[in-house]
Amino acid sequence: NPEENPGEKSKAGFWEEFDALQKLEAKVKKSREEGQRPENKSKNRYKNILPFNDTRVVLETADPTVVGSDYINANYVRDTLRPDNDKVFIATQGCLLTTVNDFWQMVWQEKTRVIVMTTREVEKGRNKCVPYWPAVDAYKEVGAYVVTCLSETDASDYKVRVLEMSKKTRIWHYQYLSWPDHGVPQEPGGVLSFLAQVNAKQEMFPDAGPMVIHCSAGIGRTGTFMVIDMILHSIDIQGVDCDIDIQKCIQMVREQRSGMVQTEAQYKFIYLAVSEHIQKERESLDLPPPPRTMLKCCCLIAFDDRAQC
Ligand code: PTR
Ligand code: PTR
Repeated sequence: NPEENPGEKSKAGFWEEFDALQKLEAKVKKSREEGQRPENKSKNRYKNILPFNDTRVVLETADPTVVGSDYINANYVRDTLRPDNDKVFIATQGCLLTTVNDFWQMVWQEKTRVIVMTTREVEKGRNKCVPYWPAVDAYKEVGAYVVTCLSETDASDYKVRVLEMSKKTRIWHYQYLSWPDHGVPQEPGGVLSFLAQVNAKQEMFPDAGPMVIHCSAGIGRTGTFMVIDMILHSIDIQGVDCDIDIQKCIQMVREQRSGMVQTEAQYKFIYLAVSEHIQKERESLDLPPPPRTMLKCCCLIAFDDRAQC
């Protein structure tokens, strides 16, 4: 009985919801043809993580005589549940040496001004993403472009680099460093304030293209950051009492890039982050704590008892 034992309910609830998502995902049959081409094999960091064709980013500088030259392992992702939300993201894998030039071509053609990197370059001795940017005051030739690093600043959980492409366009690179290897952060405060910083920068450029978010495979942490951001954005538009369906949001995002939000722990972390944001918003508006029924499922039950979350 969930009323008698909310902790148990929350555990089963998270597991059941995530398991239902995994089963739904297994049924999605969409083409990944471009990523599967032999010509593109060396451009995929993980052979089991390939982009859907219909939402993939197509490189505009492709050479029509070179098969696969318009390919990068990246997808556009938007909140299709909310037509009033026109924010578009690009989710992509961590660069390989073979994809650095393609990555910068994508940033240029998409008019991206903010890049969010949610991984370290190396974790547990394994390469997660090659450094595709130069050191401070240095430059790097990346295909048709030159990227310069104008500055690098340390914040508590992240680094901010100001990069410049071809002496014209400044790009802000936010690298989150406090995501534990193979885990999730203990508490969501660091991720929430990081997202606030990143969004404040993006909003300074009303004509900017999609924010690019990547980790190593571009699904686990990238999906987690993106879903939290989408839900917080919904709350901003609709107010703190709006209906929120985290499970449905993940399902919608997974229709655009498969595997987004990779583990049950990441799923729970999204609940925790959204709960914390709602609580803070309500406090700032002098509202009482949220009603238990407001978020679908177990989020707020777990929220009453952090140890269970
Ligand atoms: N089979 C995976 C691998 O070794 O590539 C195992 C794995 C899964 C590794 C998740 C890392 C993972 O996530 P993260 O990069 O977030 O630690
Ligand atoms: N082969 C790995 C696996 O299937 O687990 C690929 C993988 C690696 C998937 C890392 C996810 C990973 O995490 P993230 O998307 O956070 O980099």
